[in-house]
Amino acid sequence: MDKQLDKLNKLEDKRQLETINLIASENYVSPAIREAMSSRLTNKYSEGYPGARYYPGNQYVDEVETLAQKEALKTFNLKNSTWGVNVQPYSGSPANFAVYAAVLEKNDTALGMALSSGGHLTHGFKVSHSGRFFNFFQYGVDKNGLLNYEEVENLAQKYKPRLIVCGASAYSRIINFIKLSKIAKKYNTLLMVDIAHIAGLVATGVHPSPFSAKSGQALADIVTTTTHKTLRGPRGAIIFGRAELMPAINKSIFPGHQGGPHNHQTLAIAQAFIEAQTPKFKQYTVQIIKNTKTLAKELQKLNFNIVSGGTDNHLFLLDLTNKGVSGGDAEKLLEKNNIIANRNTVPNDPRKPFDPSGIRIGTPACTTRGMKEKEMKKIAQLIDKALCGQDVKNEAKKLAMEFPTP
Ligand code: DSN
Repeated sequence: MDKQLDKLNKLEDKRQLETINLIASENYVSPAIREAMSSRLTNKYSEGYPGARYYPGNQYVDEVETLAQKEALKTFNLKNSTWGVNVQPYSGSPANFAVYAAVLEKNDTALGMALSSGGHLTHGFKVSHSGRFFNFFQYGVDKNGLLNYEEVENLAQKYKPRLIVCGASAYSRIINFIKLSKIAKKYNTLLMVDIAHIAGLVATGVHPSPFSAKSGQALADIVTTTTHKTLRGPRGAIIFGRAELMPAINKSIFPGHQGGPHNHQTLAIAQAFIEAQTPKFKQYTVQIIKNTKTLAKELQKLNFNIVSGGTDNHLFLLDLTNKGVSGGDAEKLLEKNNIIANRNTVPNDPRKPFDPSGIRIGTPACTTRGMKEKEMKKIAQLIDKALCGQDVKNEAKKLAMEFPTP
């Protein structure tokens, strides 16, 4: 590698090693996944799908992609007679847009959770192309910070959407897919669930499934997810759809949106799914929840306000209003002390999104490094001290380095 690039690459390794990472959407992949990402599969063009490519030389690529599909379905206990999966999306945002283009016409009406309430840009926010090309109405959370299912129903009744999108990037509570599915069925609309944040938790059953209820009742029609958050795979995304929707979804990905799939990424995604089916991964996701709950409780003891009063998953939002520090300043103070967490709007935030009132805290990355409840208690103290202006850099660095990155 070029000397300067090699230096930067090593500096990033060092930064990761020395930092306590509380960014809820980040994680560390296994050495096997890093190996897959640097494989020679990156050299290959393979527009099309297994058995129907526009280039020769794809015998092994076909097997890799078929295997990735099989492992994806297995990870979420799905039968391939009911569900199909596309493993080619480059990442989450294009995956979501490809779904909209597959099941909606331009300017069709849809519902999505507002970004300011914990939703995602691609769920119809006005500056995202999802909000530009489709007529999205946005729902949010109620006064207790809980997803406002009543608002979803009211909007569905009023606007008769063709699609209801749910899923979040800053929501700390269990999402009730049964309720959402009932609304979708009542108003005869498709239900798409974006489980990017909680995919790892769904895979092991520590968060209810959007695919079907315990009773066997069918829920979502389409489920999208990135592969690099709680699922702990490489950057990428996949789309699950009910079998009858898959031809349109596949066409929307290729040739609709993308050219050649990133085959090294597909290899790494298959590896991630194989890892996600192990008992070790299940234990990992159970520990994520224990860690998040512990960290939230410890911060509450230190007079921090948590949106919705707590957490059921891998993250929570701190509303820093009572601490007299903005989310932007908190992010900087933490980073100065080798703790990384991103600023975030809180519901009904009086401040602007560029420097909002909150900070989002997640534990998937620390949990991958082996941290447990004891370390969470310590991290709560470090956050408190750092936000009071104390210097805890060396303490944070020492703690991070006791738990090396994989
Ligand atoms: N940027 C991701 C997150 O941080 O949640 C979502 O795309």
